[in-house]
Amino acid sequence: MDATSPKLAAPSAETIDRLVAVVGEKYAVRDAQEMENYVTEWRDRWPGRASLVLRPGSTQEVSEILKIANETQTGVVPQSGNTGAVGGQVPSPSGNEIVVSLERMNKILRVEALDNTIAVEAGCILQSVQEAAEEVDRLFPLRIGSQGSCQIGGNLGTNAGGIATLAYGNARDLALGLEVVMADGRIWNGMNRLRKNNTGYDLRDIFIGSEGTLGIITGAVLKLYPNPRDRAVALVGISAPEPALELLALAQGKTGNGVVGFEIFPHYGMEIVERHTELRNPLGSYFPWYVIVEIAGGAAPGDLMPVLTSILEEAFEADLISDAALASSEAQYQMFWSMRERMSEVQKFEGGSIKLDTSVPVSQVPELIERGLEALKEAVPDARPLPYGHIGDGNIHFNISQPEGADTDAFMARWDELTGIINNIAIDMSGSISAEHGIGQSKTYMMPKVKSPLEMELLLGLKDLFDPNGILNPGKVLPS
Ligand code: FAD
Ligand code: 2HG
Ligand code: ZN
Repeated sequence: MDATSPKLAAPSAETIDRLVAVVGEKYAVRDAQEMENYVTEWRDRWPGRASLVLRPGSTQEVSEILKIANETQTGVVPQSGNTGAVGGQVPSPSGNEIVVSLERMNKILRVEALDNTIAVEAGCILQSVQEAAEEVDRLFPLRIGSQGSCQIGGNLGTNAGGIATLAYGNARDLALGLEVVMADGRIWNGMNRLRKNNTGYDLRDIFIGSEGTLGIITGAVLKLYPNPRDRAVALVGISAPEPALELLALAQGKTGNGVVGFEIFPHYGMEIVERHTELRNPLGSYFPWYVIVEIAGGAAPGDLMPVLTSILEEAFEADLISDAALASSEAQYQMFWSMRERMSEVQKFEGGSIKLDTSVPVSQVPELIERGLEALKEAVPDARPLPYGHIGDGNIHFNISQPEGADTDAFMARWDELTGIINNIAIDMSGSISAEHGIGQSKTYMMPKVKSPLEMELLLGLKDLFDPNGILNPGKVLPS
């Protein structure tokens, strides 16, 4: 189900001129064809239209834009790297909204190594933040497949997860402070650098994960971590998700908090990575499932290879794993992780792909996978399920590729039915239908199902308080 038609009208020609004047003609896009990259997303699933795209260069300009939009009741879609997975960053097909892209606001403001903080503008690309941290021998630990193009504003807007959440938490856990422009243009300076600050309700946490519906994040103070002195990674062949969890417990037991990444994918994932990329299975043969495990820490390079080797030997002796390859060079390290990080991309080449973002308590992932596979077999016997991802966080992308040779449109038309099958199993297991991607426009209709009437009342009340005219990302997150 897609975004409901927004109630707000398109801006008049006069309003458009006023808005353009804020950023200057050079940073405004009026032409529909030139807007293409801002109104469509990477899966071509929610094609939208916009009256205008603006690319402000400062918080003050964002503030001026929102003042005008609020006064004229113009819908505004905040956009960062446009890699979001639930259509939150693209406008509705009505063409009534404007898109505000933060891409020009990409400055690293201040790196404080002793404080372990970095202050950035919201349009900074995630990878640039990682690199700026690296320059002072620190780690910014948010790691996701889209890190070369997603931006901090979008990461905070969605409360992004990724492959190091197991050790470092979601984007929310990595933010100390924010600067946010409110719907009426007022600027909240909450660029807090303190580790401890319990002065009343936490506004920062309300904006994080609000997907552009409560305010536009223009700056952030983020946490840095000491850079681990060593890391070791292995690709492991395994028979099923249960022993994978036993391997996780074993590795955590042997390293304290040293497991930073623990990801799973089934054989079908390996098959399509090999089919559509230059990457090759480094193991001697093929297995029903694969795990990538990374441990980090130690006092010097080389410390962790023997630790991971002994974990894997013990796992092998206990019959938990079938085979393992340890990365012995930086190139191999990158190659193992590429297999996992390119999983999203390669699904596209297999035809229609239905996406899920379920989570259950970690110990119940095997049950989720078993029940999901059984139910799908009944619904679409030839479909190719790809339950993969962040097993260490209990977060499985239970994606489903169309049957080979099937009609893509007919398969994709079953999106709500098939996601419903998996989501209902997750709900039955007290899980979540959106572990890390958010609600956007794709899951808005599910909100009354997964939130109690009290929760809905409080959420709608918050929206009304922060954005009384409903101009911020209309039709996203909450049903209108
Ligand atoms: P956008 O897509 O531009 O926006 C996302 C949402 O945030 C929208 O609702 C938008 O309105 C809002 N928003 C954007 N900027 C602001 C702002 N400045 N202030 C307020 N709201 C704003 N996600 C994960 O969580 N974990 C993963 O492992 C992961 N892997 C991915 C791998 C690939 C290959 C791809 C393509 C995507 C992946 N994603 C993943 C999804 C996506 O990258 C994340 O959701 C990311 O955080 C979105 O950032 P963005 O800059 O692209 O934001
Ligand atoms: C990932 O972990 C993304 O690879 C999933 O969050 C995106 O479902 C997808 O393709
Ligand atoms: Zn993910």
